[in-house]
Amino acid sequence: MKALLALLLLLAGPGFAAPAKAKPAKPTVSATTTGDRGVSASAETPRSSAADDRVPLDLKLPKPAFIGTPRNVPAGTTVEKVSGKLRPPFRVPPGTVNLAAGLPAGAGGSEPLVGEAKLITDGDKEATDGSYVEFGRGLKSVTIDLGANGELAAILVWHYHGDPRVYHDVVVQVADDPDFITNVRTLYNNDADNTAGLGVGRDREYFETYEGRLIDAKLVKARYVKLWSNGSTADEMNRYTEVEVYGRPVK
Ligand SMILES: [Ca+2]
Ligand SMILES: [Ca+2]
Repeated sequence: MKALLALLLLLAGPGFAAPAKAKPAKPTVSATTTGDRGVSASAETPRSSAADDRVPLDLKLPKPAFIGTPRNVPAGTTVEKVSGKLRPPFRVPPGTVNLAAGLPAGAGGSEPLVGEAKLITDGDKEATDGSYVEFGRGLKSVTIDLGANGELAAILVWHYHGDPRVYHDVVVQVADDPDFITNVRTLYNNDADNTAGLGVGRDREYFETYEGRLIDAKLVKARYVKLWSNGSTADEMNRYTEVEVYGRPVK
């Protein structure tokens, strides 16, 4: 019976949750939930910044919503080819957690057309209706206040992975103030023609998938995280399914 179950799980492939352990219906960030920010995926490991002490970032990915790779590569973009392989593990300092879990995220007064802004950090990353917030046309941004400075290792963003779309002018910045005036640093920018006016971006456009986009934050210290986008190959709207900000609190 056990062997049969193992075979079934194997056939079901990645994304299939084993029924043996009772799990919450909604996927949650690894070892981090609202009000539980001190818990670490590797709490037993001593705190250190040395590169060789780093541990693989333990991510809880949502179910893939489409099979295969996208065919329609948009013309005139820098979009990456889809490798079809899983992203290699990303290594982070021990004690790295999702500092953004459950925190309020705002869109600078721009009201959502669909959903609510709190969906950005609620831990639900599935490609289903009701799991994303949609803001209106054109260039939009959302800001997350981490509440305190963090040493940031990676930012993960899922705009919407229900179909293999490409979001435009994806820019991710951090700063020391909510207005993004002080100590603004750009971690990612694929706006090659500077439509957003934030500078010419050198990063690539990419297809949304269930893996989300992992942006190396290179252990930058910051409190505020801002993500820009300017519609997608699907339409002019701007969706966010989830944003995770992995880091450690700065003492
Ligand atoms: Ca969500
Ligand atoms: Ca552009």
